[in-house]
Order: sequence, then C-alpha cells, then structure tokens
Amino acid sequence: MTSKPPTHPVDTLQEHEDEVNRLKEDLGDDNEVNLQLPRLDIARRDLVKASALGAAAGLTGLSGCLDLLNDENGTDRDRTNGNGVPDHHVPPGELDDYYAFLSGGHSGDIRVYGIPSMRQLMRIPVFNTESARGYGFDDKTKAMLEETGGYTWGDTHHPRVSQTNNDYDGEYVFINDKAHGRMARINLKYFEVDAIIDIPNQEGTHGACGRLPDMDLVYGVGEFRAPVPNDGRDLDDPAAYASTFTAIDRESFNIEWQVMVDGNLDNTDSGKNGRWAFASCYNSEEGVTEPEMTRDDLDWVSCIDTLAVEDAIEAGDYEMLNGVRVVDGRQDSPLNAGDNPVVRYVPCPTNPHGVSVTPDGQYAIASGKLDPTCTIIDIDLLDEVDDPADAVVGQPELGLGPLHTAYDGRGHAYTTLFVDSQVVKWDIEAAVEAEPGSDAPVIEKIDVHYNPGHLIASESYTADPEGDWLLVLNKLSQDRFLPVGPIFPENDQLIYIGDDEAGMQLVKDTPTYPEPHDATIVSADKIDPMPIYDPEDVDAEFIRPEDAEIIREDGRVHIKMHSTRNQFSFPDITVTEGDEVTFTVTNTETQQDIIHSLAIPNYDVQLALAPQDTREATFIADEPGVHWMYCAYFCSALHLEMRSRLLVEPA
Ligand code: RUQ
Ligand code: CUA
Ligand code: CA
Repeated sequence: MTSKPPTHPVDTLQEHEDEVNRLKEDLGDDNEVNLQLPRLDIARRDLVKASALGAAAGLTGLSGCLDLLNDENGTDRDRTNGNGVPDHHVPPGELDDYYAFLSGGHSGDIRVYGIPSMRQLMRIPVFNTESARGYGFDDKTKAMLEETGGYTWGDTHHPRVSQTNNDYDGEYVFINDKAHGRMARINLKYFEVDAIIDIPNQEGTHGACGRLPDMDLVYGVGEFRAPVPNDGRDLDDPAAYASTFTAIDRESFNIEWQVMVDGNLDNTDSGKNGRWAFASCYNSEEGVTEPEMTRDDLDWVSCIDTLAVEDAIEAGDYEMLNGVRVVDGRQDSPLNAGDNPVVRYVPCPTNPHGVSVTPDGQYAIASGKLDPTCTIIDIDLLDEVDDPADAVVGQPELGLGPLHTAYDGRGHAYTTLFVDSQVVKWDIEAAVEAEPGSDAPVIEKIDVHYNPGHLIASESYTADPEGDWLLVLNKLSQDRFLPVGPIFPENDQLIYIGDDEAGMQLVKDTPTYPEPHDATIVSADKIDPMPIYDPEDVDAEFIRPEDAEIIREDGRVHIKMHSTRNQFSFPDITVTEGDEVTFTVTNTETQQDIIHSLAIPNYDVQLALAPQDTREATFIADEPGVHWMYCAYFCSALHLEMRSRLLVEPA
C-alpha cells in the first residue's frame, strides 16, 4: 500500500489537472481545466502558479518538484557578494545551506533552523508534549513519555548529530534531559523522537556527545551529585554522593556502562579516535552550596579512557547498580592505581564549563568560566605523563567568563565571553606556544548582544568544519527587539567567520523562544528526510479505505479508519459511556505535505497524521454526548467539512 510521491513535475501537474477536473465535475462545472505547461520545459514561475492553483482547489504538493529545479541547494553557493561581505539572504524559493539543530532548554524540545537565513523550519517535541505534531497524544508517544517517568517537560541542552568516520551521517540527533536524567534519540528520517531512556544512577544529565569516529556509544554526564542509587540512603551525606558518566548504545539505546567519578560532570566531548572522552568538573569541592562549589582555585577535566573502562568490564571489575554495570573511576579506585587508569583528572582553573575537542583531535579545550583562560589539554600526552597536570600545554587569557569554544577548521577557536558580552577568536597553536596567561593568541573580539552562553560553528564537531558561519546563543536581548513583557526572548546571532582578513561580521539578530543551550550545524546535503511515511516504518496497522471497520468486544470499541481529503471513513461512530475506545487512523494520502489530524474534543486527543502514517489513540468514553471529531490541519478547501461525530450514549 506504499506509493511514492510523484518525482517528476510533469506527472505532478497532470495529477493536479486531473484532480482539479474531478473536483470541478463534483461541483457541476464542466469546463475542462488545462494547466497548459509545456512538457519538460517548465518555467519555475509557472510551476509556482500551478501550485497556487492547486492550492486554491485544495490540492497541493508541488514543493518536491520545485526542489528538482532548485539546484542551488547545498553548500557551494558563494556566501559573499564579492567584496568579502557576507550574504546571508536566502531569497524566497531558495533553500538554506545548513540545518541547525538548537536545543530548547526547559521548553523540552529541539528547534530546526535554516542557516544562514535563521528561519525556524520546525520544532521537534522531545520531552514536552506538542499538540500541533500530536506528540504525547497518540498511544505510542504517550507510552514512551509515560515509561520514562511520565513527566511533561524536560531540559534539553546539547543536541549532537550522529557521525560516521568523524562526519555527520544525518541519521540521528541525540539530546539530553538535564531535569530528569534522560537521553532521547531523534530519527532524522522523520524528524521525530524514536527512543528515550531514563538513565539510572544519574541525576541532571547535562553534557551529551557520542564516541567518535562513529558514535557507536552516546554519552550523557551527570551534573548533580547524588547518592547512587538515589533511593533514600545517604540523604544528607554529600560526601557519599557521586556523579556518573553514562555510555548508551547508539542503536539499541540500552545503557552499556557507567563510570562513577569524583566531583561532578558538566559538559562533555569525545576525542576523535574513540579512546578518550572529556567532561568538565566545576564542583571538585563536592560542595552543595555555591560558596562551597567555588571555594578552590582549581577544578578539573575528567578524562575518561573508554577503552580502559571496557577492559575493566571485561575483567569483571564493576558493580551492578540498578541493572547497570558501573565502573569505579574515583581517584582512590584501584582501577586508577596502575599504568592504565580509567579516569585521569587534569587540573583546570576555576569552575570550567564547556569542553570541546579540536577538529584535528589533538586538543581538548576547557573554558574557564570563573577564570579568564581556556585550558588546552594535549590528548596524546594523557597516556605519557605521570602527572595529569603535565598534559596541559596552553592556557591563553581570553577575557571574562569564557564558556564554550567552537572551531572553524583553520586553526582558530571561538570562545564566548559571558561577562564581556563578546566572542573572542584566537589561534590554537599560538596559544600552545605562548606562555600561560598570555593574551597574544587573541586575534580579535566582537561584541554580541548580550551575554553569550553558547556558540557553534558550521560542522564544528566534525574533523572538517566548514568555517563560514558562527551561531552565538545569547541569553539577554534587552533593547534588541520590541518588548513583549518581562519574559524576554533570547537573541541568537549569526556571525560570518569565512573571511579571516575582514574578521568576524555580525549579520543577524534572531529572537528565540527560551532557551537554546547549544546547537549543531550540519550541511543540508547530509540530511535526507522522507517526504511521506513508509508504512513499513510504522508499527501500527495500515488502514486502507476498504479495511475500515468498527470492532466491538466486551466494553471495548476498536475503530479502524482512514482519512483523506475530505473525510474520515465513518460519518458517525456510536459508543456507550464507559467503553474503552481505540482509534487506529491512517492518512492514505500519497502527496507530500497533505497532513490530516484527528482531533477529538473533550477527550484530549489530537493525532497529527502525515501521508501514509498511522496513529492510534485509546481513551475511556466517560462523557456522554455529541463530540465533533475533526481534522485540525488546514488541508484543503473542504477542510472545515472534514469532520464526523462521536456519539457517546449514556450508560
Ligand atoms: S550548557 S548552562 Cu548545557 Cu553552557 Cu547551558
Ligand atoms: Cu484534513 Cu483538514
Ligand atoms: Ca569549583
């Protein structure tokens, strides 16, 4: 029952003509429509017109054809106007060069932007519910949220796109939930969450990344120290708390192992060759109050030797806690005594925050936050030095409040300065050569508005960043936008970094709903989403028009139906008060972008159905009366008429 969307503009036009004619026939108009477009030689303008005509008649679906004619997609477009001035304009009808995936913070979602236009293309609900996409309203997504804690929100921070051979493979986005210690996986085939795991033995899953080069493991790190397991023991004994570093299998999404560490874990990144993972620790003091957590001049970066961890597991040197193999990586663990410690604690001033690995895999750079420096760790030295402090090979002074660092692939690092409200561009090798505390490696600084937390450059997390755009996620936006009350939008700013001579150029302010904490920018040609569903990928029964039926059995009613322009299978459905009602609904459309929904007022049901998708909703019919079920997606001229009655008879 799967049928592919039309792939040729002419076929699509023919289909439109036919459908317009059918519709006109239905309406008693017998003047034939002829869209009169020359075969194989279609001007784009005409296609757009034809699309508008189709839309007026309630028929759409030409966007795929426009793609065929728009060969400017991809990242080869010259983004300067010849004078080195960046051109971030993406005219109507043209597509962006990059996807950006931004976290939504305590909105619990992920936002998809086009770069460089900064247009918001989509929001992907993850830990929140979202009626527009029916997420958390159908049985499957409801159960997924229910089984991972039943919370209605989360705090997404660090979206990472899956990689193969140190390059984005466009398959998944992994995203943490700092609030509830969860990790989710978004499948980029459909731009929707396909797995969530509630991580045991870990509170406040903050940093996230995956083991490179192939992201066979996804890492989530625990920011909040707590008793392990957190079951009521050691309530007020902070010395007995711990943080864990968690490794999750990319495909099965089961937890492979955890490492218990001293201090806490904040942000994380992976070395490029799979062995080392890095996590910043701002609470080496193991305090529970701010004065305690900022007491010492030095904290550290926890460098986890993931191969040594796996050796320890192989040798049986682990404890089973809540069903997870936990390796002891604390400083006094016997596993850290020999030549092959599982965790090396590299000292770093003070309360470091972001940590990220350079594209060449040579250095892990931790941003000082309360110290004006970044700390550069030479990854190869971790294996060689006796004292982990000797792996530090540079400590440039950058400015006040360094938080996160991104890369352009030309040897430069870009670090946000939260307190200075600036981004600083600096030379990595120059910083390795310079004396610690020298500001000589600084190339330039640019003001941003205001207080930048996070930043990311195009393809910065790969071995080969593009080095053209830098996205800076600012916390404050006062005076940049029309006031909208005391809760301000935030301000995501786009900076062109593709011209080292001209320097960094701020090109765009973009108000953002609170509140992104990180992003990943991926070349558009590395992501290839499905235009419609493949029913093979949907684990619910596909209901063709002729399959429609209502099955009644012991107080249960199962309604199997389809939806298409402009009706559901049944004009009305009668059930009895108290029945357990299940709807299985397929959108049998084959044209892309024709989405229907099944909204059932008074029962809190709103299923969003893309073409060839099937969703299910189950509820107890406990409110007698007439309930008008309708399609909430404006799908055609007869969209308002696309409704039917749920009649609930009093018991
Ligand atoms: S981190 S505190 Cu997840 Cu810079 Cu936002
Ligand atoms: Cu289908 Cu509106
Ligand atoms: Ca500290």
